[in-house]
Amino acid sequence: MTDHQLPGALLAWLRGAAHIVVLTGAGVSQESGIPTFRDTLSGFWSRFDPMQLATPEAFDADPSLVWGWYEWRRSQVLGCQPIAAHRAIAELASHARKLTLVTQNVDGLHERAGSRDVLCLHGSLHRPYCRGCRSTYALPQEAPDPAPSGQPMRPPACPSCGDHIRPGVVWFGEMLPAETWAASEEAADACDLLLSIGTSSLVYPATALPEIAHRNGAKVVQINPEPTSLDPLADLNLRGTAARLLPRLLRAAWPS
Ligand code: BV8
Ligand code: ZN
Repeated sequence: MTDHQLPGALLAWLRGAAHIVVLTGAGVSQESGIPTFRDTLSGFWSRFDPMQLATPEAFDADPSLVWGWYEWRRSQVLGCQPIAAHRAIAELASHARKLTLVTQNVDGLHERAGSRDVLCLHGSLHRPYCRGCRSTYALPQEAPDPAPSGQPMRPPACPSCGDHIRPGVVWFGEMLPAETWAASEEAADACDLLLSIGTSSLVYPATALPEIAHRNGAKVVQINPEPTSLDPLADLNLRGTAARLLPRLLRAAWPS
């Protein structure tokens, strides 16, 4: 399905849904200028595999390398703005009878676009905490100024126990925040429409949410310029970018 035809059925599902779940991945922030998780890393980081860096083992082995990567990413994010995709999802919440936004992203752009009660499955770049005593740590507001291409940076020491402050994200091999995951599962099990937007559908347990929605009889719609493993399960695959498709979808479903 190309993005210039928006099927009438989809508009009816949007308007008629009692509960919509929106699941987003890095693709919705791509047009904000934030490289997606699996985009080839650039600059100093081009020699690393994000899958290897985004683990507790990598941080324990070289805290400065991993902290430097996250501070570089945070400085990129702080220099970007939420775009049409984030704003359209925030606006969708005002039309839908009930909407649950679940994101795999750690950039905080949904919140900056006005979405509230965002379920952040993989944590946030903006909420670091101590590796030892888990006390939260307030980062300085201004963006760190790692070299544009990035560099290792020593993580701050915890004021309470002196251990390393670590990024507030969920790494591979770590459990997701239990309440956030339970709320996401519950929403997928109760919704009648799930929109999966801008995710490669590779990471568990997030990628199980569309399956849970499908099993409960909900319609599953995917928005992604590329095919993913979700294609066969989705009731509809819209081939296009989030920033182009979402505003069109809203205008078509709720012409002002
Ligand atoms: C866990 C935070 C229990 C860090 C991230 C074998 C089989 C099954 C599972 C596993 C397995 N081995 C290990 C596991 C579990 C593992 C997992 O799923 N591994 C996968 C890769 C095989 N999962 C875990 O470890 C999770 N925890 O399972 O706990 C447990 C406990 C102990 C031991 C075992 C299990 C924790 C997973 C959380 C990892 N943390 N992020 C950070 O960000 O640095 S995940 C990371 O990937 C990002 O958060 C990212 O959001 C997420 C998913 O990626 P996407 O968002 O989809 O981004 P990606 O780049 O992949 O794709 C972008 C998509 O957008 C593409 O499809 C592209 O076409 C599209 N796109 C591009 N432009 C646009 C667009 N779409 C729309 N518009 C555009 N303009
Ligand atoms: Zn501490």
